[in-house]
Amino acid sequence: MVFDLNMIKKLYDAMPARIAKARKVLGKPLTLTEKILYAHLHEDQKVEAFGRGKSYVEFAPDRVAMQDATAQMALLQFMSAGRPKVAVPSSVHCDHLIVAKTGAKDDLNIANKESKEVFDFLSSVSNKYGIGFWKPGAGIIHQVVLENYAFPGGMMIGTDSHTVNAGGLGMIAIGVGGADAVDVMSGMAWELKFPKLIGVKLTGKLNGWTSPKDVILKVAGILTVKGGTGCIVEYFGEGVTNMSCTGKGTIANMGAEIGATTSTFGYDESMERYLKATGRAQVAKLANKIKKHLTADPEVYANPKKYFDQVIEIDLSKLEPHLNGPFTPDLATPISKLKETAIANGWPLKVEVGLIGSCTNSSYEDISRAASLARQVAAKGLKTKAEFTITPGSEQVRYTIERDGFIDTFNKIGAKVFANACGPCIGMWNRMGAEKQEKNTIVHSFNRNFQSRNDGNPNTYAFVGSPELVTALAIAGDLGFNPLTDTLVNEKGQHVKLDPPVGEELPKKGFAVKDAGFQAPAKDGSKVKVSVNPKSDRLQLLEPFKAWEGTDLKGMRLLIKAKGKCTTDHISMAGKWLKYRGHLDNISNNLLIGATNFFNEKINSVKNVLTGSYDEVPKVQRYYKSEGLGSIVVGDENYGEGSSREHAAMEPRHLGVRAILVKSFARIHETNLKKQGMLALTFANKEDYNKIREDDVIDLVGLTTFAPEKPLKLVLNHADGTKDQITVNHSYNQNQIGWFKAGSALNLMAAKSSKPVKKQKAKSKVKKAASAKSSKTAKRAPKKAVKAAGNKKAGKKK
Ligand code: MIC
Ligand code: SF4
Repeated sequence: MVFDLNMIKKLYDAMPARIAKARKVLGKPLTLTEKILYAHLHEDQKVEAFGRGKSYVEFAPDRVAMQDATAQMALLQFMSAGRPKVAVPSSVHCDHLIVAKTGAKDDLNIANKESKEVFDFLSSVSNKYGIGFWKPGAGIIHQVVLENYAFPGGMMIGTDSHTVNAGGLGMIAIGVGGADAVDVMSGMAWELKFPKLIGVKLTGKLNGWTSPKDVILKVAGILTVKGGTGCIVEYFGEGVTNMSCTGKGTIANMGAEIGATTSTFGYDESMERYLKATGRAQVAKLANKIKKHLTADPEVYANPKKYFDQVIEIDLSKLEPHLNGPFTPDLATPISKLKETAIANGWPLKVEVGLIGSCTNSSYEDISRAASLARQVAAKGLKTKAEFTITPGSEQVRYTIERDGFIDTFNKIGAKVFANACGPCIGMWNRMGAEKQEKNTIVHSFNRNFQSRNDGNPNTYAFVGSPELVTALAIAGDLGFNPLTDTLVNEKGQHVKLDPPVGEELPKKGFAVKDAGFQAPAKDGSKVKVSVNPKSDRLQLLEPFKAWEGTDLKGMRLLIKAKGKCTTDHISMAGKWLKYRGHLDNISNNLLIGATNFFNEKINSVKNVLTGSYDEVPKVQRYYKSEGLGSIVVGDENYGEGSSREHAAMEPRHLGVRAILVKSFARIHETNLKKQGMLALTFANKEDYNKIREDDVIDLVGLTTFAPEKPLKLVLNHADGTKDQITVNHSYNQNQIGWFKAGSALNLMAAKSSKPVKKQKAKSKVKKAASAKSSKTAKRAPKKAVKAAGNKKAGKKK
């Protein structure tokens, strides 16, 4: 089935003229990234030569995708906007809420029972507002998007950091928080700082054990987790055209791990083949007609240094398979050095579990290559030493690989096939014995490996590699095994070597699926009712955040000075907490519980300066809130790295934190903070991080003249009576300052359309910070179910 063909056609018809205009204004040949971005400027945005890394620019993306764990908050906000229908094609995917335990069928049944309320909510909101809904079991958002919605030259946003996966099909696809999605679904412009451009030239050809995953593992090693911040990475060169479309998806997907805004590839035959194989020959036909506009101008790739801000070159013929980790996705080790590095660092050598699949590595090609290794287990008289699991990315892939015998092959090596969902990748893994917190090693083909992420055990050393390497390491059960050079001893005591993996890019017999799990929305959704039970502990309607009080912020306390890595997994943990993604007050009980307190080096233990005792972070913050005191959070580099979850911004806002002050931010998190009316600040002098003391009383000065490019001042009143004054920077533009003043971007949107944010409670009150014991918020909701934002008035809106 082809979705939204007319939208694609309309864009393609307009693209050549828009690109020509941009080329004229810029007076130079264009990269692919510039072509797509300039072709998607919002109608109110003047076409000019934007400053890379400087200008804020307004765009009009073609579509929006949301996954269940973030869609709840996004759609709760959208309901407040009072629009009758989404303004651009949008979709919701149920993939994050399925716990992997015994296997696909049982796990899915359990999830359907346990999260019924949430799935029903998402399904009815989708139905009402014209959003395509993919049921639990249909697949992981990014794989389903690649198979159905992504198209070359398009621009989309999605409420998940790995939305960037669609770059594999030549899109500019960007991960955002739910508030950004609300803008686009409401038909408003979407703002982004015009990115810098990194060009990655791939020469040669992948061979043997090396796969597309190794390209991004290598790039992550070069650029580190923050090296791509504010940048779009454009891949080109013969190595790219030699690679499958899904392989490109893998590279684009894990580009989130270097902080890149997104990654993209020029349209080529691999994309044409993929479009055709996934039932979209019509899209391929349209794309072929404007082919030259769907890749960079030839001068750019001939002389990349002139057109990109940074150029990296990788020779695929020489690239080694890599394994990245533990605890961070940019710690890249080539397979030839793995054993010695592991020994030197004390990484446990025994591999307990190998996990393949996820949104980044579950293509037909990936699975067929991994299966070619699994087949060798029996053929060579081996026995698989580690546990082995597979999480297919979509029902279409699962159905097809089952038909083609791969599942059977994996079953023979004792594999467990989990539901087509995120599962172990996001901590939805009921791993036996994890609670014992033993030091152990797992290897997986996912993209992130932050501490505790997969199984909740902080002592699990998780390594990221290609599905092929993961399979080989699981067979060997040994992190020190190099399949390129080493042999294994089989059941008969013979030394055998694994042959390099082989696979097929696309299924020879074509893809097949019985029930893809899609639910189309009602044509007229106005009669569809959406209800939220006020007693629910899973869903809670939102109240608007309070507007800025118009003064400087005086007398704040320090909630935590976080030490070292503080990703969104540390700020708002996933795993069992995913359950509360639709209930702001309940999920706020995980605020910063993974962060390390600089002063005592402990996790989830901060000083309550009013009582003098140490307690859990959320408890201390609720205490400050109940005392009517604002607080600030201090952090290190790349604060908020990782996911797009805006809960990491909404929770501190909800609990009364006023500012987040760090050495540097990850892009999505910084925007999420701004959107939710929080102050996102950076140290003008990073050394000032050391001046912040545990007992400080903190004043933030300069807000009454808050202006773009104008730093603010922080006065640190130390307990010993001394003071420090430090300068803090911000990146707010005028519009974003408006969000802060209004209390949130959503409040401002409502104010601009001269209609208050739809209060979602029958009798909604904004409570005084001083008296708000927030845990009572949910209980104060009206007794009877509250109907969703109505449509009666919505017709007048636009
Ligand atoms: C992730 O990979 O961390 C997630 C879970 O998909 C997140 C989204 C979320 O937290 O819901 C992401 O990458 O944005
Ligand atoms: Fe799901 Fe993992 Fe992909 Fe995030 S990275 S969308 S949790 S599979």
